[in-house]
Amino acid sequence: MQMNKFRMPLFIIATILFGIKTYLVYRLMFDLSIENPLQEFILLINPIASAYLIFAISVWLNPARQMKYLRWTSLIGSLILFINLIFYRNFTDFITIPVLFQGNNAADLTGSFLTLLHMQDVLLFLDVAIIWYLSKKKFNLSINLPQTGKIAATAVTFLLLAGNVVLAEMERPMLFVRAFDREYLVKNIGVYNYHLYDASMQTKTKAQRVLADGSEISEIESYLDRNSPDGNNKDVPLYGIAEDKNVIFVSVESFQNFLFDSEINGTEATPFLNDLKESKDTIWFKNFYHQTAQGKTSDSEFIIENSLYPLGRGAVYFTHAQNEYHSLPEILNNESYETSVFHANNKSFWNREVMYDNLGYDQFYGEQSFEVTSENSFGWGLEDKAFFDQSIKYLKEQEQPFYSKFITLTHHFPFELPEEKANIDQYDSGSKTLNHYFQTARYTDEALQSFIQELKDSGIYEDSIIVLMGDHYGISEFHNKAIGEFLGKEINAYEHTQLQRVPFMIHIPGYENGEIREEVVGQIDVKPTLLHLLGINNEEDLTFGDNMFAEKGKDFIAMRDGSFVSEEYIFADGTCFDRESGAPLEEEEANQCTPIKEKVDQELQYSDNIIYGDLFRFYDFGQSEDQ
Ligand code: GP9
Ligand code: MN
Repeated sequence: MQMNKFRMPLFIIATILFGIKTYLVYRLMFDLSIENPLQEFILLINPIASAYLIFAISVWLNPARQMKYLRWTSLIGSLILFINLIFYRNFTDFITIPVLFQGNNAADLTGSFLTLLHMQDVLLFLDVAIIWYLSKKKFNLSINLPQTGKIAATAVTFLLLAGNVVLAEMERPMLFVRAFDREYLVKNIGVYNYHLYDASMQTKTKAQRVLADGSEISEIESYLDRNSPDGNNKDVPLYGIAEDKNVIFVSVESFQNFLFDSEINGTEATPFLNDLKESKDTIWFKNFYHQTAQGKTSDSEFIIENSLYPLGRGAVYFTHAQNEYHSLPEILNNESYETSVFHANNKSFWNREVMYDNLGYDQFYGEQSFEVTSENSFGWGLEDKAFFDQSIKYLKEQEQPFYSKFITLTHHFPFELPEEKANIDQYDSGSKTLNHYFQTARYTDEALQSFIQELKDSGIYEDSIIVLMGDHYGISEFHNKAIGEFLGKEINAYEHTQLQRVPFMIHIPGYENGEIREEVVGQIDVKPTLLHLLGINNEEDLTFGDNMFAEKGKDFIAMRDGSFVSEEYIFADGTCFDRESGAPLEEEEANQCTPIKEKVDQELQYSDNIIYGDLFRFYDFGQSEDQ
């Protein structure tokens, strides 16, 4: 038989077939949202890069083994894709190792396997069939390269991978460190490399956990007893003031305190919140700091739920979603609260569905619980007004008392709002982000106002307390110039730290003794404070926070980067400032920051050790932990 002179080696044919097949499956069978041409391009090249990575290894094998290798790797690769597809159809998510081994998931899948199977799934194996056919000896498609050729073929792997990683980082900066969402990872590095990434994360987490033992927890316990004695005290003001009341906790996206009482062209940016913070039924902590790091909203949730610090690297919601925690929802469940979360985003964002389940929430109303249309959504998705409006019916279904956490979405970077929905002008500066920031803040302010009204109309308001908290900053350092102009001062390390103040208001209908409190507090303090207000015993808890109404156990709010705020000082960027005046302190005086800084570092280290070593599995939290 006459063969063509040029024979394309099978590993190249396999790369093209397998790569294009995977791309088509991403596009046609998974529901991945593609927002721009760069994403589309990355989606096309990443499966080619992954396929090449696996198939190019074959050049190091002898011809017979080469063919065998290509047959089996293409089959295994296709099976991986197929299993992910089945999993995706059930969970709208990609497999992670811990999720795969979570008994109920596997059971869920086997139970519904047949219904999840579609006729066209056979096409997933079409390329495998072709590769098997072409691997027959008669086609002679193996390749025998000299040593340098083998090395060159392998080098291309690294080029392709590096190209993919660079593009992915361009498209989604810090993708690998922050991880965000599995869909982003798959879109950017492909399902196969995603599994490698997931496996390496898993190995690291497992190793740190295995090496930990229970001995350190008693050291941490005695540190906390000395520094954050959080046992409730009935003599402390407001103990049990909200006993048996519902708690409606609203995490307000990207809201910073500088928005309060600010005006654009003579119009108040946030009139409703301006009034609420000074209402006779509100206790407003004006020096409340967020303490989040790379996990942004999820970090703020983590801090509130556990009174532990987030991690310096990555989002703990992703990296340690399987740990044992002694969380706020778990404690409340044991006190017969119904606990739930409302957030109209993809359930897998920040790994929420996995983490929420572990933390013990009874219900998670994610995107699928809401009616999202093109009229009521833009930017990140469902607009806050529709979100709150549609939540009321679910809230009414909760058994009382309930604890419900709402996470808003509209006031999120890049803070874009359709013009007809804006009731305030844009700001005018060199930063588009800051210019838009006031419009979405105003929108969310209005959404909160109608939410409170709806709570009143539905009769829920009177039996509830409403806690409003900002999750983290919205305007990053990148916009220091514009924000400096807006505030009329230069943003140095001191001002930057002060800009990390976010709202924290406790609104108690009928309270009448509202006040504005000045003490330095932070997200870490929320859990013990809420338990205090609810009159729930937390004697056995291990938390790094303090009850905001009690004499403080320690005098600082630690930021994840090691900076801190105390009543007297602010330490940031290696400089010790006077908190009141903002003046940097000179040598002698600056030494005052040193002992506090040592404690801050120690405390962050202890918190990290708890998380990395999963140390709570060695601690007995007493009768309240009977889940
Ligand atoms: C996503 C929302 C925003 O669901 O919570 O997250 P962020 O980017 O602010 O961390
Ligand atoms: Mn957020």
